[in-house]
Amino acid sequence: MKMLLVFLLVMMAACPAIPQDLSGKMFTFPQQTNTAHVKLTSSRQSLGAVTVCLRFFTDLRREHALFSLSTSSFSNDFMIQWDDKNKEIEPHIRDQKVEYGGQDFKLNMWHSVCTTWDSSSGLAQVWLDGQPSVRKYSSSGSSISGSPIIILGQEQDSHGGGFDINQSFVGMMSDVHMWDYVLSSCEIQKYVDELNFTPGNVLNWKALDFQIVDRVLIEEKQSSCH
Ligand SMILES: *[C@@H]1O[C@H](CO)[C@@H](O)[C@H](O)[C@H]1NC(C)=O
Ligand SMILES: [Ca+2]
Repeated sequence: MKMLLVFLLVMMAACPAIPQDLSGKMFTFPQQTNTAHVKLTSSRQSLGAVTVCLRFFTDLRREHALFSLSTSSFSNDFMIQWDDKNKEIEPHIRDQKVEYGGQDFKLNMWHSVCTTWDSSSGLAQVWLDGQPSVRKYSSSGSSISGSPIIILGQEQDSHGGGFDINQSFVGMMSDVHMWDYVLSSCEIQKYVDELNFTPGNVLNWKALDFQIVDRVLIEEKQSSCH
């Protein structure tokens, strides 16, 4: 009996979740906690270039993480946060912080943010609501590699943990995609305008493999009536 239980637990751990099509839906993070998050799963082990795009809606007036990817080498291997004090979007890539100032955005409405990085040039760029930032150097010469843990709603200070309630995300998030290359400005424009674009080949909102921990809800994305 005990052996059977162990066997079942091992089977459950080994079986990947069935990816879900979240088109027209959003994750709602309804309260400030240091636990609630969504863990996204990708089988990719190595990334020499990255684009992450997502939409968010919040009324937070403090620092918060929008996307947190850690590896066993770097807790901020690809992390995007909003620094409210300095009004900056700050990608952290391979633990190197890049600051993009003058990026203030209105609270209580949807925004899109796309972040690109390429390990050969080391250049990163942020597109907030389709507006490109300066292209800045962050880190070059090595790929993001080794068992990534990708989390929405919390910021990882260690591989898979070290959450801080004061960096948690409260609000809604949708259309999360990740690619293993730098999207062209035209592809980014298509994403921003919600036209047909090539879905992420690392994370795809239309076939998302994820696990919800604590209070995060999947809801219909509210849009205005026509
Ligand atoms: C979070 O911020 C509040 C208000 O600034 C502070 O009182 C509290 O100690 C902080 N909590 C942690 C875990 O840092
Ligand atoms: Ca932190």
